[in-house]
Amino acid sequence: MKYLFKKIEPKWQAKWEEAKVFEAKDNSDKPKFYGLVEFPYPSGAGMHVGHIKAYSSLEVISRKRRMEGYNVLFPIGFDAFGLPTENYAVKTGTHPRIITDENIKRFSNQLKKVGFSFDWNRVIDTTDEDYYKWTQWIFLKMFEKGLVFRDRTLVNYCPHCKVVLSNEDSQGGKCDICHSDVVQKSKDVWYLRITQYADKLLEGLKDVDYPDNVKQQQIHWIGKSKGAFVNFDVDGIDEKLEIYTTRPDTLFGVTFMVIAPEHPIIDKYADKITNMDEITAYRNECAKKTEFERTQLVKDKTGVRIQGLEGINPVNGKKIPIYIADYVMMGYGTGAIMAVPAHDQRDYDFAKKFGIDIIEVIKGGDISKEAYTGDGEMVNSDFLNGYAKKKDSIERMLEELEKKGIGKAGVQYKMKDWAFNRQRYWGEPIPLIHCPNCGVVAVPENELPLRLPDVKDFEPGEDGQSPLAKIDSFVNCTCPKCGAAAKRETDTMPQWAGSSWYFLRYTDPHNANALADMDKLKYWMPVDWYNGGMEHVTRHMIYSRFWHHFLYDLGVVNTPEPYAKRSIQGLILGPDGDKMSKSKGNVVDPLDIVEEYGADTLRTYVLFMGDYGAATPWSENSVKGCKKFLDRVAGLTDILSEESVSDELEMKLHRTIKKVSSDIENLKFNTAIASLMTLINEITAEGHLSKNDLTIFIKLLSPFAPHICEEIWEFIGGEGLLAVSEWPKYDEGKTIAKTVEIGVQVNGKVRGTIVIPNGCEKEKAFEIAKADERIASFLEGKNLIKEIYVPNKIVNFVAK
Ligand code: ANZ
Ligand code: ZN
Repeated sequence: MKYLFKKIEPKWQAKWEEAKVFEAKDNSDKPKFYGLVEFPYPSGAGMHVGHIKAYSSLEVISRKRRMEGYNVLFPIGFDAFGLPTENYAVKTGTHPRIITDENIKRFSNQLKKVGFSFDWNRVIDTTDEDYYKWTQWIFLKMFEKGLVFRDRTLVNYCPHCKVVLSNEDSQGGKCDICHSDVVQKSKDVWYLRITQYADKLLEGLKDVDYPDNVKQQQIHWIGKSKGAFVNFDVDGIDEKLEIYTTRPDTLFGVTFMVIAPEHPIIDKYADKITNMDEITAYRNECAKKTEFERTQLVKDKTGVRIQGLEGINPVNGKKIPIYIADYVMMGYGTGAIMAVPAHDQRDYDFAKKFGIDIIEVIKGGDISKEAYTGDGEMVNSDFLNGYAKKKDSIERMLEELEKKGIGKAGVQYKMKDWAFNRQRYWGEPIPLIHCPNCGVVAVPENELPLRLPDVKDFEPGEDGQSPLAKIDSFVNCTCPKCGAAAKRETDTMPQWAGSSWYFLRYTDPHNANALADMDKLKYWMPVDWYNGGMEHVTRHMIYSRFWHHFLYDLGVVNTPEPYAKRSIQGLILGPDGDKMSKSKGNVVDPLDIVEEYGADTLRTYVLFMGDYGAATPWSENSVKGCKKFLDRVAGLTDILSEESVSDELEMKLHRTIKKVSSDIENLKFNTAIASLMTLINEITAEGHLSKNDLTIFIKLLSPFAPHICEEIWEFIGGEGLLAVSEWPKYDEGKTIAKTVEIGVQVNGKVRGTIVIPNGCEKEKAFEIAKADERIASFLEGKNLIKEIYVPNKIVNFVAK
């Protein structure tokens, strides 16, 4: 037959839908498999071939699981709140609801045309009020449990998008959305206390199957540091300056202290400080820098000595100067450090520039050149002298500090609390009320969802206020506690809110009484396998793991960890090797490929193009190659015969079942497809195959190219749909060759080859070798001294 994709693809898509074969059953005796892909943001640009690749891994695995007898949940939805839609609404005056609905329609159409086996009855849209009701509900539970707090702080602010950004969304000092420079601004911020879950997020990594680099990135992001808090007296004032250090063992090497420019002690004792003008000028300079700039390891350190205050080293009573410098951050530890220039490079650079003493306390380096950060014998350190191991000296010092009441062991995290509000329209309204009498009060649960009001003007105010602040009917309300006139919070939740729990909703998407029914959660959770991009490993994955741990503590879900296994796809690059982007004009529209070469071709190509985890450039030629392969697959029906393939080919067929089955599990889709390509070459060369042989072939190919395989299945009279037929099993015995060809050496030189039964005894191998005419001629007239046989590899005769 011919691969008439335009005819067969819509036909099978309709049959699958009609037979409901991709609908997950909540009550089933079969084992369950929950495969999850990162749901798309329905942007105006439509779907990208990168989405197709991202969804194809679990598409193939889900199709294989159904054929293996699993009850499969493979859902899709839309993460639809967010700035791009809102910016487009501002530009065009169209309501974001209308834009979102259109984009979702377009995305759904694209996904259906590619033939993905999603369960379309469970589609989620995070902007749907039946959905965001539960996003708000989870937020209120966090509020109830003290995990929501408000603080006026310096925040990363994007002047272009007019939004506050989390550190995660402003890495490198650039806005993650528009890439403009981020500035520091003082604002009221709602935080989620994610740091309270830092240890659980670290511990949980022990129980999940994530790639090593994914775990490492999360560990690094959480950034747990073990150290000590130590109190330094400040000469002349009745207050201690507390520092955080990971190296209490170096206390005798402290020659100065540094505090962050924002440290409150400065204002508190401004009257004692004699150079406030200089300090104020320096603080103003620092306010212009982003945290990123401040933490760069630049040698050129800046700072100002605080005149009028001096610190006292608690272990030896020595007076030491105190500086303010921008390399110390207010947001980490205590915002103050003890500086040990001999053993910390930043302190070293600072000391060199400001002419401060450098005292060596650990031997092993050359401190005339740079700080020594390695291990070594302790010197100049009183009771620590002679200690050789960092671990021991730290332990000994901590003992001393605790005994004298000067300090104690403690931990710190790099991860900060999650800034959880945006001054924009298209997001979940934060369900809180500001009451003049009661303070901040939760919107009562039975009033959820707190709906987004209909507005005409989506532009944020110039003062950085949310557009909601302009809607009096939304803002003005009564306090649920005391009935006084009160005002609603007008900020909305960040883009990451809706995606922090969406995988739970798929298990029970239409539930009006709970985010999901516990029995359904117990049946489906955890997600067995979650595939997505590296860019979501530290934000989305950490946020959603945090929410899930919280819900577990609340008793609302049944497992602490949401995802049992995680895998990562590589990017698809343009043919030019650059990242595909609209501005470069190198984006490939999946529907163009479906139109010209067929959905099966597109599906096969995105998995054949390279290692699944690697970034690979798009190649139209290889697309054509995949199309040709499928043409040949269709052509197999033309060489059907009563006769099966040869023994040799039957062995290869069984080896291919084995290889494709295990390659799919290991995300080695390209080699799985390559082995099917090799097999078809050999079958074509032999010129015939039986119905049974063809059945095996199309079953193996069907997760990749399901439409053409269904068509062939129907053609050869297969029963029911191939999508729910049985995955082929291989016969281990048949994967083993009956005979093998091996070399025969005489006195170390290869003199010929022989064919022996696979795994035969050595006597048999020698017998066959000696019977070979050519070998016999080399042995003739000589004495056989030694016979060597390496099974299935080689025979070696030594003769004189
Ligand atoms: C003395 C010392 C001696 C330090 C030494 C290091 C080496 P991690 O591992 O990242 O937790 N530090 C503490 N608070 C800081 C802040 N707010 N801003 C900038 N630096 C700060 O790093 C902890 C170390 O970073 C601390 O240990 C402190 O310097 C510095 F040989 O104290 B250390
Ligand atoms: Zn009140």
